[in-house]
Amino acid sequence: MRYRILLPALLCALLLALPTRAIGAERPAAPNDPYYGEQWALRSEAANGIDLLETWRFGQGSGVVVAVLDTGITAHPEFEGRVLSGYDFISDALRAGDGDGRDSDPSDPGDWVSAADISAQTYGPNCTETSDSSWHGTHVAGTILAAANNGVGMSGIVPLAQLLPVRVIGHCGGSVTDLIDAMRWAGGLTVAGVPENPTPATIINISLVVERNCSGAMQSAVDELSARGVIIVTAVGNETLEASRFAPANCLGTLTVGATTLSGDRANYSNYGSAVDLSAPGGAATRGSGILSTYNEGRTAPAASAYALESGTSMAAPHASGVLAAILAAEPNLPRSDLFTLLFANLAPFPAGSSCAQTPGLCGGGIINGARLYAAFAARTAPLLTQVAPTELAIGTSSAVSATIDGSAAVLTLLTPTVCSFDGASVTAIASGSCILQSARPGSATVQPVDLRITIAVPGNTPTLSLSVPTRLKVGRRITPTVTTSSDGVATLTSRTPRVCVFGASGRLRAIASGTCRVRVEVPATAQFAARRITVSIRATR
Ligand SMILES: [Ca+2]
Ligand SMILES: [Ca+2]
Repeated sequence: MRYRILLPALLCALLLALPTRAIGAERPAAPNDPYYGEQWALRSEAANGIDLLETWRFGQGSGVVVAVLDTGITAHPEFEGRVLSGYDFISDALRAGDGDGRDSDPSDPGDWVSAADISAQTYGPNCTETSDSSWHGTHVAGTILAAANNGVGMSGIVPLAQLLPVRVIGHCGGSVTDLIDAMRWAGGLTVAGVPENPTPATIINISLVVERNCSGAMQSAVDELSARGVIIVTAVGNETLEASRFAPANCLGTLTVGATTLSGDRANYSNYGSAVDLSAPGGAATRGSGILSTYNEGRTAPAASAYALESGTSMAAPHASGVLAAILAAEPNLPRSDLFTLLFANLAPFPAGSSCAQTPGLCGGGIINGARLYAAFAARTAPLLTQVAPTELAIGTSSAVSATIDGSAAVLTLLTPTVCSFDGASVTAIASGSCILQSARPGSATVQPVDLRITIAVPGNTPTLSLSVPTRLKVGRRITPTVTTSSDGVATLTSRTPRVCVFGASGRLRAIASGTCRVRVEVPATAQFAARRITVSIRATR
């Protein structure tokens, strides 16, 4: 079975000239990239976009790896410094067009099909349409992670994320076996004959479909990747058919994305039905309503970098991948079940009167929207912590400690075993300092952005401290003062009146003039005892 690339419904390869660098007036929130204004898909819910600026409240994807399984990648200033070592999984050297089968170079040499290729059946009898190179992988990647605020071109959704380019589609399509191996490798699973992926992706974007059932091998790949926390985002296809007919969208556990237009309605090409989880902007093939992203000027082999408008569910899927990448960069340990629960509960409804609104289940649960998701996450990540704990606890004493988060019993973990011990129900103070317990929701490894710690002060015990000296001392006489203390700290003695009395090297006190000799005795704080000092007066006389 051969894969067909998800060609845009009507490829609108409008090449846009690189602009001169924008100067000045950068709004504090919106990026300065000159084509940002044309990226309607990044606008707010009112404009049926994903709301980029609200999505950025999660951050810009720093630290997250997004794999794009596609035609490969071309050099583009918008990706500079953020392209990881991907892989070329195309086994068929002829389709790959780079002279060999699988190799470690995921660059896209072009996937054009010439009239001569068709008459010679270079790519088999089923390859019957001529086309220029699609630069499909480059376009998909740009939507996800093109550089922002670099004064050039467009803005991606997660401009700090890293791209793992994986090549699965060459001239006139690709193979399902290559796609499955590429999925496994991209997410960190082992693939025979291929070196281990040193930078596995958290999100795998697949803007490709093939009309067939989800095979056992493909479902296994999805299951194993899901178990590792990898999110597989797939386009649902552009055939205006039931999405359930197309893999990998019909594999259980993939996040499937249909396409909406500028008006928030289903794009007329988008597949539909119960296999569609949600929609995202995919655009229509008319000027002003397409999806602007990174591209290449070459008609066959790659040439200069460029930008182009395209439309399709291929363009919708990376919008979802980008928003999810922003969230997972902010909360890498978020349980995926929590992520999906929040995602599906916080989609933007389809506009009233649209076909998607009129026929529930046609286009998934709604349009992915960063503003709604951020609001939901912000509400979730401000949990109410109630605690039963003393504010202060004396060394050697115990007290019951418990906490609830949003009404549910919290799991408490002791962070300071040198200061206190914790048996699951009560804390016993061992030494002075801060006794700290971390509280967390049961069963959640989620990083909490708010402080959910319980802090109990453990003061040191107050030591006894006295100094044994006579009340009077003749000038010229020496004595050896005796310190008595319960502290385990080392006492120091100093004269506060050096004109009257001084300590010699031997530690003996000598009166040198008549008057009041004041001696300070100090013990420092220790694990068990607080610091303490006293001052004792001695009358020095001739
Ligand atoms: Ca190759
Ligand atoms: Ca840019």
